Order: sequence, then C-alpha cells, then structure tokens
Amino acid sequence: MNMSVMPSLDIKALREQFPVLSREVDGKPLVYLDNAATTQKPQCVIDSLVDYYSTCNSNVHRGAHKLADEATQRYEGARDIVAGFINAAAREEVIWTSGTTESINMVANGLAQMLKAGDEVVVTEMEHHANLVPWQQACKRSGATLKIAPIFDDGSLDLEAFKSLLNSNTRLVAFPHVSNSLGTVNPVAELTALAKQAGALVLVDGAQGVAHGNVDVQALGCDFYAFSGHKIFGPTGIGVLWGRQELLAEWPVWITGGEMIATVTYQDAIWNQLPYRLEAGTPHIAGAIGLGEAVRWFSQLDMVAVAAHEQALLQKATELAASIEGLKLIGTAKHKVGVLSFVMAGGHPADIGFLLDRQGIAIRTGHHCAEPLMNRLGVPGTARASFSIYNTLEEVDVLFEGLRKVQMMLA
Ligand code: 7TS
Repeated sequence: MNMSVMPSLDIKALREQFPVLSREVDGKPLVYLDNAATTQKPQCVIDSLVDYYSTCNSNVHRGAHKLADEATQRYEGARDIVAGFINAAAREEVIWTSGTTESINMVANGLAQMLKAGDEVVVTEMEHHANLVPWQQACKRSGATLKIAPIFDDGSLDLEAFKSLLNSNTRLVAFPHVSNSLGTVNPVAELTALAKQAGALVLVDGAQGVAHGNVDVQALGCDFYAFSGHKIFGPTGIGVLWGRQELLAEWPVWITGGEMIATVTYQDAIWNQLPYRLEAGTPHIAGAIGLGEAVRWFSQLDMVAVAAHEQALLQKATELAASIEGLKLIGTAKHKVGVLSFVMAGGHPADIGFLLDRQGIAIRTGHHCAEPLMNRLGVPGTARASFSIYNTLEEVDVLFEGLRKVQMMLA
C-alpha cells in the first residue's frame, strides 16, 4: 500500500445506512456517542431480521419442511460467516450464546467444576463485571484463589506485575481485549503467550475488541474469545463463545435440554457433537442471522480506514479535552480505541450526561459495570463518550461545544 495515500471511509454514505442516526432528540440532531454500550444497526441488519420473520420463520435443525430448511440454512450460514470473520479453525468452534456475559459464564461454570483449592485464576483491575464476577463465583465454589493483575494510573496493564502473578498453579487467565471504561487496548498475543508459558488457559473478553478491526483468534493464540452481537452492529441477545475445538468438545455442559443431546433415556443422556452440545434449547435464530449479516457488512469495510478514522476521532477529542478547564481524562494509555472517559470539576458525571442529553448528545455515565476499577482510580464514575465508524469529526466538535455549555450551566 502507498502509505502517503490515507485510506478513507465515505462516512456520509456509511451514516445513511443507519436509519436511527438521522433522528432528532428534542429537536436536536442525535449525536450518538454511546457506542461502547451498544452500536447502532445498519438497514441491512434490520432487513435481515424482518426478512427472516416474514419469509421463513421456523425452528432450526428439524428439517421436515421447506421453511425449517431455509431457516436452518440461514442460521448455520451465519455461523460460517462468523467463523470466517474471526478466523476460527472450524465452524464447530463458534457457539451461539446470548452475549459476552453468557459466553464467559459458560466457561467459568465449566472451570468451577475443574478447579480445586490451591488453583489460581488471574484477571485484571480493568475488568467489566462480566469478566470478574463469574470468576469470583467459580473460585468461591471451588476454593481456588482469584488474583488481580494491577494497572498503571494511565489505565494500561502493569506487565511485570502480570507476569509475577503467573505460576504453575495458574489455571486460567482472563482479560479484556479492550477496556470498556478506559479504551485501553491490551497486548492480547503477548499476554496470552505469557499465560501459556505458565500452562494456563486464556479467555479474552472481546466485547469491545471485535468492532475495532480484525480479530484473528488463531493468531492471538488464546483458548476462548467471547463477544456480543450488539457491539458489532448486530442485534442484542446474541453473541459468541469461540473456543478451541478440543477444549469445547470436553467442556462441561452447562445448560441441558433439547438440541444439545444425541440420545436420551429416562435415566441418562448422551451429549450431541459440537457446536450443539453447548447450545441447549431453541436458539435466537433471528439474532444469529442478524449477527451474520452485521459481520458480513462490517467485513466489507477497509479495516485500515476504520482504524484510522477512529484514531482521528479519538485524537481530536483528546486534544479538545485539554482545552476544557477542569476536565480530567480517565484512561490515557498509549494504545487506545475511541473511548473518552472523563471527570469534570464541579459536575457529577450523571449531571454531565443529563445536560448533554438535553442537547441531543448521547453518552454514558457511571461506573460502566466496572465498579472496582472506578474505586481503584479514585473516581465515583466517569462520563464516557465512545466513538464508532459512523461518527464524524463535526460531532466531536458538537460534544465539546456541549461540554462548554454544561460547564456554564453548572457554574
Ligand atoms: N465485557 C466488556 C469489556 C464490555 O464492555 C461489556 C459490555 C461486557 C463484557 C458485557 O457485554 P454484554 O453484551 O454481555 O452485556 N459493556 C457495556 C458498556 O461499556 N456499557 O454498556 C455495556
């Protein structure tokens, strides 16, 4: 590639594909900066849901009729799309779940059955509750010990401290690909390699990782990668647990019932093959189809341009943040995605959120489901603007004009 030519996205054309972005909020154009909570959906994803329900709604894997065949094809086709997108070694490695939270719980629940006193699980100080509480519970149930790898004040992981926590008792290491509250991008391959040297399994919480570029699970080297459809332009209620086939094939089943069995007697049952052994009950068929469409749509974009655009948004926002007196950024790691968390003198984050909302600007405020992290950083919570590919540099200006107004209102 000729590096002097900056890759670009046609943001205007991109925005036109997202119907909600053209709405107003109390007479003001919507400025949607809450993408770390959930991303908006392009028309093609919305259409894929409507089309499924309008033309072939049926239960899957019960191919007695045409509709069931069509539904199954679309549903399993979506699994192929996702498997290709994350470079899974096999489609059987893609397990549909309701989202990141359920994916992590599935692994933690299985692990709890294997852990014993003396075993250790390592997570980091920057976890979302979804990648902390399930491990706490697994350790409590089994008598294992949970260890917390510290971060530096800028929100990056202390690598030396992380290393020092790993030993022959470490059974599993879990960390986020990207922190939802700080935007920190973790060196996943490096952390994974260190954990592997200690003989531990590795789970990556990819909730905030998937929508920022290419994820290649084989290159990352981890054992499990969990993510949610709704953070990558897909529907809510659907997500993925990717895991290495040999692990998933033996992983303790968690939810039992229909679909996940091969044969059943009144006394016992034999489990089905992957991926079905970990997918009990009627799945979220429309959700999987919608997620497949979202991934197909997203993968068509130039990922270099996607990353460059996000960095441009982050850079501009970071520069403008320095011009606001009393504003302190929370999370200034070198490697970040487009997440701008901050506190402002004289304004509680909830008030900032409320007053920005009056101007049509949607951000999130609070502890971002990372209460221990907020305590570690000594803040009650933050105001968080999080950017996506459809946000514009003009919207960053609007955010900061809005913040100046907020400051005047609070003065
Ligand atoms: N892990 C991380 C890093 C997250 O950001 C989230 C959701 C989850 C796990 C849980 O995902 P779920 O889809 O199962 O709920 N994060 C956020 C957020 O930052 N604001 O709202 C939800």
